[in-house]
Amino acid sequence: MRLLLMGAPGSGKGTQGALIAQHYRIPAISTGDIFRGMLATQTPLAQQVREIMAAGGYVPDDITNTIVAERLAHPDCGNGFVLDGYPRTLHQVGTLDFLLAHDNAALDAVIGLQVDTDEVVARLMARATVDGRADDTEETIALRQRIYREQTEPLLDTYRRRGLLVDIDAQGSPEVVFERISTALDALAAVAV
Ligand code: B4P
Repeated sequence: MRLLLMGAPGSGKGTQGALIAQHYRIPAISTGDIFRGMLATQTPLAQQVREIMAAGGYVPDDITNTIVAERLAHPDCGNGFVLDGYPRTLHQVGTLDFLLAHDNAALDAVIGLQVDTDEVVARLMARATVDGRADDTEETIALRQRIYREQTEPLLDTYRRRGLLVDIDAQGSPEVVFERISTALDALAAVAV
């Protein structure tokens, strides 16, 4: 199963990605996690990514696309994957289309996590007190929400037009949200058989 997880910052992509990966036995690939992993190194690229993420911006498409292409070529993606937080721009959509076509593969579904802005801001402020992430300050959270609305939210319509979008109410406990996702995915799989 090849899945995308889309939604505003704080909508629970990372949380649900982990649950989907465990349930469907596919790797969860989070570009945010990959970038955070890079921050431990002291390369010029890591420094560039650190500054962009701390400011709440998007890492440039060429860097992001290269990293995703390398990750998707890994053998553990042979049976599918759930991509969390990618694509976030139209250019990234084009690259993912190219990568999938090259492998003669297609997406099964795009899960759109729907949460009120007040709720996602509250979640990120709560995470700030627990994890202390550099991009979870009030000012940066507001900027990330704005960039999401301007650059990423319109992509949901792209996938809706392709008949791939599955809208999920992402308010409620992580378990309740996952139950909604798995019910929707299992229904899709049943239709496909
Ligand atoms: P991400 O790592 O994707 O971070 P996010 O959008 O903030 O979080 P997510 O939606 O995964 O929320 P989570 O489950 O953690 O991106 C970070 C940065 O990386 C970006 O700003 C950007 O700079 C860069 N980046 C990543 N991908 C990129 C790309 N493709 N192109 C360019 N740049 C890119 O949940 C948030 C909090 O809510 C957690 O504390 C969680 O415990 C809590 N929570 C989750 N579900 C809940 C629920 N149902 N109820 C209550 N709380 C819940």
